[in-house]
Amino acid sequence: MSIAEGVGIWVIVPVEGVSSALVAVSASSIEQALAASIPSLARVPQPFRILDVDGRAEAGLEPDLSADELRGLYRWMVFGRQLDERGLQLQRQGRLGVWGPMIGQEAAQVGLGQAMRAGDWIFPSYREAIVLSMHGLDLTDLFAYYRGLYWPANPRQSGVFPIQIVIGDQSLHAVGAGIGFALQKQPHVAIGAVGDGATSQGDFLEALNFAGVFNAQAVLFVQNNHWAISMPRTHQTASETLAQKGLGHGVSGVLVDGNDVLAVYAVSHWAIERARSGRGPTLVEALTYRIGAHTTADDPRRYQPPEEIETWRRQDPLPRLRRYLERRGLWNADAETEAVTDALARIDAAVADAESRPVPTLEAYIEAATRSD
Ligand SMILES: Cc1ncc(C[n+]2csc(CCOP(=O)(O)OP(=O)(O)O)c2C)c(N)n1
Ligand SMILES: [Mg+2]
Repeated sequence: MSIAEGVGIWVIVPVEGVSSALVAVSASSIEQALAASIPSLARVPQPFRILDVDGRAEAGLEPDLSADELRGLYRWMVFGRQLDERGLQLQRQGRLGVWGPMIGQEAAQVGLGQAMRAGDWIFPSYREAIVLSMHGLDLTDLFAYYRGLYWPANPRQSGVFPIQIVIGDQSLHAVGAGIGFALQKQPHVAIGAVGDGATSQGDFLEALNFAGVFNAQAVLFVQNNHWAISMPRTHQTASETLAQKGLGHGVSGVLVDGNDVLAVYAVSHWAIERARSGRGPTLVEALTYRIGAHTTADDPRRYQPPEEIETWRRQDPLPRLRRYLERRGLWNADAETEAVTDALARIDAAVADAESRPVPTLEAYIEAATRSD
């Protein structure tokens, strides 16, 4: 291929008798020569899935959960949907400062929550209230926080660390805790829960690096809801999946259907127990979708295509699990009514408690911020 044709690339190579020379190498021959030296993914991963959208399970893949545990998963998802609706109403009534909807993301959170054990720690974003409630966060504390009071929970006791607003930061906190668990040989795991947008942050990438180097007992769990405010996932990163971002850091990555609670549970359980036994950290990408607004301060009609929302509404994680349970004779209309009533009673009691809490004094804020327990 001649240089004049303009399809060659220039490389500087040593030539006998001359220190270096410019030589044209054709694009195809250099690619052939480099083939064995360019790292690449063997294949694009397919999301791991157990339940299809009609709630039919893939034979042989159902996790080992009792009938009560399976019903419990669904009850938590119903709780999440009710919590979300109430959160929105309360914000619109001026009783909460802000609310970040979680509608559509219930399975991702409930699957993770079911896999966590007492003594594990979670470092969350603002869109994680369901898994935090499952792990023991007092709902009154949650509502108090959204009413603008300081974060009063005791993280060491509950295992739930403060909601992180600085995008991606909590990945470092989780990996730091996971390194601590490993060094102290404690049988606990730290979870860093983030969104898709957070995976572009330096903090997240540094956390992956530290996790790999120090074999942290940690799991970085990404709820890929396809949007970071108005930035779509397709513009967020040129990486084909977020799960593969672990590879370059020696961290295993798994892609899972985030609207399939059984699959999320199975993957989270595998990743958490793997980390607990010192076999390595994992990056989990749960594919889901943000059906609602980013927060109550956002107007998604300005950027989010309605057809896209509709496509994902048809993959709603709640009916998917409900159909599975009904088919197995584990759920019916009475159970549904009871689950909704129970969730609302718990939520409303916590709201009343939070509303009766006095606004803290300046001293109380400082005391809470500097407390070392
Ligand atoms: C370091 C930093 N940069 C920017 C922001 C503003 N911000 C708040 S939420 C958000 C989008 C985050 O998207 P993603 O990580 O996908 O989480 P999601 O909100 O979708 O759950 C941004 C950019 C911030 N809070 N922190
Ligand atoms: Mg997002």
